[in-house]
Amino acid sequence: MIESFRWYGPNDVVSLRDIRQAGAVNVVSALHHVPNGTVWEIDEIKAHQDLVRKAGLVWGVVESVPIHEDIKQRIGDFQRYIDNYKKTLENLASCGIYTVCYNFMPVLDWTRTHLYKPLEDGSTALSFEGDAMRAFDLFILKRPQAKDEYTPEEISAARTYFNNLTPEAIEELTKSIIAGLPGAEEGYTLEQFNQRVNAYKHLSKEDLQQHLIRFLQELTPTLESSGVRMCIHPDDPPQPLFGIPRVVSTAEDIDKLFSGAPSIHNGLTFCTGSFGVRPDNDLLAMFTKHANRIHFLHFRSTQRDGKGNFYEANHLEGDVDMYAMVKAALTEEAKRKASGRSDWQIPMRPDHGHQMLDDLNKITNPGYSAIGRLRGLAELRGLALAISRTL
Ligand code: CS2
Ligand code: MN
Repeated sequence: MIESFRWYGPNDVVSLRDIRQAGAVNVVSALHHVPNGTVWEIDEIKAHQDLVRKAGLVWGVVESVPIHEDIKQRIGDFQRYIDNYKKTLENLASCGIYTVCYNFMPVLDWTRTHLYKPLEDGSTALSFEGDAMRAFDLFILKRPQAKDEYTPEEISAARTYFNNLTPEAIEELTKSIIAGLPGAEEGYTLEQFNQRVNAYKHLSKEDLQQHLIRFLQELTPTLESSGVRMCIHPDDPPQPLFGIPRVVSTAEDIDKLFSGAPSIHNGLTFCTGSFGVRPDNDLLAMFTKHANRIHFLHFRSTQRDGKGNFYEANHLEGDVDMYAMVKAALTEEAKRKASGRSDWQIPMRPDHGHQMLDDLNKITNPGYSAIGRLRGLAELRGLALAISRTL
């Protein structure tokens, strides 16, 4: 596995030097300043690449080139945005960057209700609470259809939850959900958010699935001629939010996706933390079935409480069997190497980490502090070394 670390660019509190000292060799990054839908010009890519190179590292993975909402809905200017997307991929390939992560989550990227859940050891974690999400939907956003989509018990629990919130807590919850977590290219006000959600009212799950497949089919010739490997990130959390369908949440979803767009260049980012939130996702079976098209690994674990809530656990704890996942990744690498695949080494990053030690004195991107991720990477590195000796 190629040990990797995400870097948000020159404004990231976590520096490239920090990343190097964590022992990572590969940087996962994006041109966050380029607006969604605009072509990434070669000059801009090269300038970013130089910053990384000067720090003794390589920019090997893009996370993410965002997908414009018009493409997801196939409305308005979607064809122009697809053409721009292709151009961006060609430009990246001409700079030697071939692995591109993206997601197809409507309106919101990854979503949590709480960004600083205190843990027993004094560190903090990201978490998702169903009551908080429903309280926001019903009583803060006041989405008209929401009351028809939840059970009477859920509505009453959400009401109790809402009634106990102070005005500051309401603001905090709103910000956590819609202001845009790191990597999400957009944040919204309540009004903008309502409009965006409304735009999906007429789209079924099948529609959205077809839009994704058609997008990938249109991209495939460009991917095959440029050598770019796209890898879709699963929905996080892997369930519909605000009544809008999500199409990369389950084993069935990815089976459908890859049978509709079968090129190996249409691959997967295997994020154990995202898929792992659903107890009905058999991670090892999903991994093994699509192993040859896994182009990027996000290793992270979550702890479910059996009632639809979860928090991000330490990398080797929680519900994900990390031993099994690392073993599966190393086994796939060995198989690729034996068959002569040049991309046999798969980039892997510790996905998120707790805010801990000196992280707690800093304002860092939620989930992306230095020390929490360094702990995750160090533990994963040790696990991988031990497993590799047994293979
Ligand atoms: C998140 C997202 O789970 C994750 O990795 O931190 O930033 C995710 O990487 C993006 O949604 C991928 O496009
Ligand atoms: Mn992830």
